Amino acid sequence: MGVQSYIIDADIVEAVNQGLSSTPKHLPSWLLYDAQGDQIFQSIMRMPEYYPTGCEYEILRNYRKHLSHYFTNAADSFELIELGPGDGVKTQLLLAYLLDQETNFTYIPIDVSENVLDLLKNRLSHALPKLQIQPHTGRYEEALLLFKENKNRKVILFLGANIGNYPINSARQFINKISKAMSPEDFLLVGFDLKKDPRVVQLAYDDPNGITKAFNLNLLARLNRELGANFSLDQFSHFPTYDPESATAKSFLVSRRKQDVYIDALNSTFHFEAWETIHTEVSQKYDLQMIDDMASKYNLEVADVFYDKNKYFADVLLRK
Ligand code: AVI
Repeated sequence: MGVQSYIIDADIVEAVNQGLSSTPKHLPSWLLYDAQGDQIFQSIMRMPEYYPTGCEYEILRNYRKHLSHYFTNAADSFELIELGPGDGVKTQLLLAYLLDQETNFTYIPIDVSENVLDLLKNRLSHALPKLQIQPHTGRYEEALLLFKENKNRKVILFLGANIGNYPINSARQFINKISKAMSPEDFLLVGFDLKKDPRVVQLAYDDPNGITKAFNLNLLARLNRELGANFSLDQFSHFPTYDPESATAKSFLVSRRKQDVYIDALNSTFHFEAWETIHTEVSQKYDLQMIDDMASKYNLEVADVFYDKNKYFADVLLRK
């Protein structure tokens, strides 16, 4: 055996071992986002087929004034907490507007990736020199517990359809946790990708240029890089599905033949039958009834709903 040339992350080892030992096989979608995955996702957000980014940009551009009225209702300052800010391009529209209005707020982006937060801080500090920014590295749940203890007024952003990447029951639990961390004057703005023509959804996850395919396959490339696995990427295909009844988009990697894959860090071999699947991602779509039900179940009320012109997407403002 050669000299091990990778750093083993215990969370990844556990998730991969558990997911590939299950029937049917699955891998968690957070594994899609290493440095390469982050870059491919940037390309996805620029694809014409991937409508959510443009829709939410349009919403924040058109309604930033309305939103800032809600946020600055009281004369005091507030903390603008963003869960999973990504490159912050959409949020920047809102931040710039709030600064133009001389609003007193601190922007607190939260992410598990210090790399994402460093890039974001550098970019925003140049673009918006007056911005007070305090990035926080960590898991959302832990960060929310910290914020629960501090008494400042909070506006929490969870944009970009990220909630869709939780299976619906986990999404409900997560909203419940956020709700518990909120006080009566706080707001929560959540981006929901909405039900629409199934063909539009299907194409967003199956673009003709294969960018989403590269995003999904990068997960296996990552396991090769980080766990010393020997997946042959051309022996797996990207297969996205959309079920309009449950409004759930799912992505799979499908083994094109009977094969064994060895993962050095696990010292294990995993067997794949021909056409066996690995489920890698859920992207749940919503309608207003589903959103209303979820909000009311966890002591939140819908204060306002902002749509793009096609009603493909909604940023929903919730409060206690
Ligand atoms: C980050 N998330 C909201 C994207 C989505 O639409 O589920 C990730 C993605 N996967 C494939 N394309 C985009």
